[in-house]
Amino acid sequence: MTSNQDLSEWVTQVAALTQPESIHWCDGSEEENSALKELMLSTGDLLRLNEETHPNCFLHRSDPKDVARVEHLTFVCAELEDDAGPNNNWMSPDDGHAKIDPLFAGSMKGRVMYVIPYLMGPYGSPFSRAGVEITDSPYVVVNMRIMARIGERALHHIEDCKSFVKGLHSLGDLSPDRRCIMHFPEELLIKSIGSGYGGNALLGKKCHALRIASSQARTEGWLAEHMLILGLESPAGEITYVAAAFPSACGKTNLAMLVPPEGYEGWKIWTVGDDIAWMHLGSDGRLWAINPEAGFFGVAPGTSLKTNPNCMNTLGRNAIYTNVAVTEDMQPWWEGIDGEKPTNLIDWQARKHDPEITGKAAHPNSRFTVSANQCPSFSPEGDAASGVPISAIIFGGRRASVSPLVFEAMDWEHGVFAGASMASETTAAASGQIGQVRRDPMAMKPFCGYNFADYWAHWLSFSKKSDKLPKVFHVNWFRKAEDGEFLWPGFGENMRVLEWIVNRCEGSVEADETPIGYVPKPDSLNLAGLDIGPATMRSLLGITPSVWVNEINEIEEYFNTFGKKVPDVLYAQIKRVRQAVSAEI
Ligand code: GTP
Ligand code: SPV
Ligand code: MN
Repeated sequence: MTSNQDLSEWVTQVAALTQPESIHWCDGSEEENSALKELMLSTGDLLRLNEETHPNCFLHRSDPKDVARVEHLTFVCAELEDDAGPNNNWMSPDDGHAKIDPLFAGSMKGRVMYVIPYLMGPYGSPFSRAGVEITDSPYVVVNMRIMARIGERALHHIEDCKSFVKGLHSLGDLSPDRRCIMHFPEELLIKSIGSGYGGNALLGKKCHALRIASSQARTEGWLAEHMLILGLESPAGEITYVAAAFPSACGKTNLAMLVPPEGYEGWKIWTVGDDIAWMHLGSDGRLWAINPEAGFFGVAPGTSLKTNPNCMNTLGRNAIYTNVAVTEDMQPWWEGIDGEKPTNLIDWQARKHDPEITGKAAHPNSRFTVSANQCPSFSPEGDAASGVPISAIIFGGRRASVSPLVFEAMDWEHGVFAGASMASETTAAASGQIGQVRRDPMAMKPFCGYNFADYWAHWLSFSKKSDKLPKVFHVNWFRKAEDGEFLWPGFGENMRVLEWIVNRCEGSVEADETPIGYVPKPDSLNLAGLDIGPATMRSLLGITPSVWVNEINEIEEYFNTFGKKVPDVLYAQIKRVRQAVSAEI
């Protein structure tokens, strides 16, 4: 089936181990896609949604114990433990294979083994990378077809360029006790068993495009990041591209599809990507970003015409929904969607919904999978081989306190420090407790395929290679008042902060210098039409010195867990900020 001997030998080996009933090489065609959907409709793996309101849309209900990423079961099996770093679970490659291979023995008996050649990144881009995922899940195939460029053109790419990432996936018996996701960066290999959920099973996404790619990017001098990419077009028609890293379920998809609020007539946001950015230094010294994905695997709850109209207008057709609720007439439903809550909802586990007994109707991490090119704001540059030039990098977290609405880093080194010291409340995107503040450097805690200390050094190294790097900012849409309400309206109103960021990039607006960076002067954020008083703005932009002394101590303790490898520059930043905030107490 392929002229690439390495690939055909691997497929033979995997088949010998997993013993499938048959092997199917995916060509990515419409016929193949329809046949797989028919198959899943017949087994109950998919349900057809209301064809009139949601043409060609389907619902998948996953195993109730398999609804999110599982960070405690995710490993980086580098030769040296120190290369994986304290930020990853580690096993030696030998131990990793020895643990996971027996779980694959006979795991595909009675099932079809699908071989999916895929490309991450636009066809014809020098930055695109290929992979092959072997899986026994037809759900994975139909999702990969949306999320990546799969089939023959990807296979040709592999045959031309030889190098590709191997990903072996099996549902196994779906038992959490026999679930693990292992990465072998030195072998460009991923092995995942026991889960059918997004990030654990669609191996092109987090496993390849972030964990393996970040480690390749380090060696090769580029960046693979958990970032959205958007273009902000001004009324004059100028487009400024920015990339933003927020942890899982902290607002990337929403920001990437933002619709400017009233008062911003003539402004437009273009969506290039909503989750992952691969960035390379161009010959002009700028960072150029591509979106390696072709679709969105987005969080359903909270998505509505009010919060994200572009998204709602993307996902009404040709979409696969996972773990949402349905109405009596088979329309998808989730908490936060528009309109009154319908009666007689069926919840994500196919039960009659009763909030008292069964809790939320849609799982908090329920998702939709849909092609990017259906999005009304999808950028004409979204498929550009060169990528787009990035003017600003924005880091952000979900924090009820401490971190202000926005600040700008003083320079690249301070920007890397701001990224490395990010913290955010955990969300339903990963199994475990929700709402716990944890350090999540560059939103890459679950996704950096190597030691964070080396990763920070890699980020810092860019300032030696270019003096045209993006400016770096930090935002927090999630600061709360004493009563627990969000202080900032968020969503479309985030445009106001984006505008300030772009103005700062152009040097057209002043800022106040504080110990932690530059913040907007009271009148430099456009608040026209917003019902927010000066006291609220002070709370949103406030930097409390005593709180920040504590914050800096915590950041230092966190850095210390990485030992001697942490770049001195980051400790110098700690010292500088500590002195400056202490002086204000
Ligand atoms: P992943 O796909 O997990 O990486 O998530 P993401 O970073 O793309 O997050 P997404 O945009 O899907 O938003 C996650 C949740 O946060 C949704 O429930 C949103 O409605 C909510 N959210 C997004 N932006 C904002 C905002 O500006 N303010 C508030 N309060 N909530 C937001
Ligand atoms: C995330 O958790 O950051 C996601 C969903 O984007 S997943 O594909 O599961 O990683
Ligand atoms: Mn994500």
